[in-house]
Amino acid sequence: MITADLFADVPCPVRRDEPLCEGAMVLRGFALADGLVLHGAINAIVARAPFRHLVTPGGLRMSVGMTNAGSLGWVSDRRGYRYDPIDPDSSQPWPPMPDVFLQLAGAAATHAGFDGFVPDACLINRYEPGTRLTLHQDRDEGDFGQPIVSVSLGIPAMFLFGGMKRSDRALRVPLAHGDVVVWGGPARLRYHGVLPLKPAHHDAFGAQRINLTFRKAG
Ligand code: MD3
Ligand code: FE
Repeated sequence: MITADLFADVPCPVRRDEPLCEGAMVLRGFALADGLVLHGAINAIVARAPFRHLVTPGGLRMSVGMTNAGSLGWVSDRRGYRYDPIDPDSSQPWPPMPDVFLQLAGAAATHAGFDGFVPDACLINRYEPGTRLTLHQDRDEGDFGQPIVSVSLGIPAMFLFGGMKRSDRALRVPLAHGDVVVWGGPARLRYHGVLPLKPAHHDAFGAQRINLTFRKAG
């Protein structure tokens, strides 16, 4: 076979692994082949549970639009942050986790060395140009031994990967459509955030970035 010979031992230029630090690995292009199926699944979820701007316990409106899929959804209001089985806007359970979400998150976790990852929560974040996420830790889950898998879709973003203290210097990691990041082990409680998005356009997602964050919350 001609192609097999030509491409033997040549690393794939779109799908490659980039270790960030112990426990954190960027899987460039890992979700590229699923882009259209993910797009359809996200649209079906958003039709039942539209994006909304949550309010922080301090009363600030978050610029990121959020919704959830799975048996638990992350919510924030004046009472605090928590995982809730019920969408407070509809008083219904969150839409179920689509199969393509579960398969992708499990495969990415396995690829990064975390076998048997079965998320029960998928937070769907929507960023438009100018939207940002300030430095924070993810501390609302039950078991910090479980990794977090994040999938970037649509326009690019500059991710900030900090240390164990808010004041620690943050590494800037560009994330593009199809990139998946697995955060576990000692990276699990590192501060992180997203710089304000620059205006851009993506053929399938338009002028937005969608980030899927998979967690074992319960
Ligand atoms: C690093 N979302 O929803 S995902 C969040 O792009 C959140 O929407 C960002 O941070 C986004 O909480 C980043 C990547 C991520 C998620 C969890 C982490 C990075 C992490 C936990 C520890 C360290
Ligand atoms: Fe986070």
